[in-house]
Amino acid sequence: MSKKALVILVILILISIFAFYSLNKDESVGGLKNENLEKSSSLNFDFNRPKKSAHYETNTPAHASVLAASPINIVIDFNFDLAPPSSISIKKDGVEYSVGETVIDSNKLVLRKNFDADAPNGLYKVDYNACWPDRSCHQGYFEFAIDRDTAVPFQDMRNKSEITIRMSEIKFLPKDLIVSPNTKVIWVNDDDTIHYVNTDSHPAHTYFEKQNSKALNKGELHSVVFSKIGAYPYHCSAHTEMTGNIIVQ
Ligand SMILES: [Cu+2]
Repeated sequence: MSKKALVILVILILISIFAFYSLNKDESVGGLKNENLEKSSSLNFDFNRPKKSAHYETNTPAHASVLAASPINIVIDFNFDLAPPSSISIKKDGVEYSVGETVIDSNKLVLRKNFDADAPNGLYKVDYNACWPDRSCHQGYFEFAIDRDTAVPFQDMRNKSEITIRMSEIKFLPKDLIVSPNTKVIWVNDDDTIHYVNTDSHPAHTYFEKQNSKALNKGELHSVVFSKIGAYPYHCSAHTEMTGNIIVQ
């Protein structure tokens, strides 16, 4: 074999190796997409990419999350002092479903707006305008969906005035439940490790701040009365896999 033929052969082998790896890469991206669709819900929501404004940190409901009931409010967390005229708008098919005025929490790091408990199933776009003390503003958006069919596997515990959730083997038990308005929910830590009850998101914990507990040692408990109708996603700050959902209905 001539030297020239050998060089061409090596180049061909390199091209085929490169082609093989790029094809496999495409497949894995496709696989990931399908997994996400399965996870979302029977309605198959097609979420767009979010746009994050300057100083944005987190939001609840999370982008691309599917809730089994209306959120009680939308909260967006920032790492810089907010100022008027910051605002939130939440629309589906051109109709506004946020309620009342946009509120800036007293720590100036949270934009908050109430939401319609009777909002229909579907995909919602949250547009926000975050403004700073120097009067400059930045826009951003994210999306979430409501699909009440996803509440079917939830444990229905309505018409009880008091309910206990065990924190056991790094799980909330029951994990997903439906309670009536004005139910007292009590969490008890059965594990040797410390657990927390924290409203989403992490680490801001701003969605429903009353729900946040101190560090709970074994045997300690935390209780909250839920009055407002809607969805309450929460988690334990010490264990990322430890999540739960309460629907007040
Ligand atoms: Cu925990």
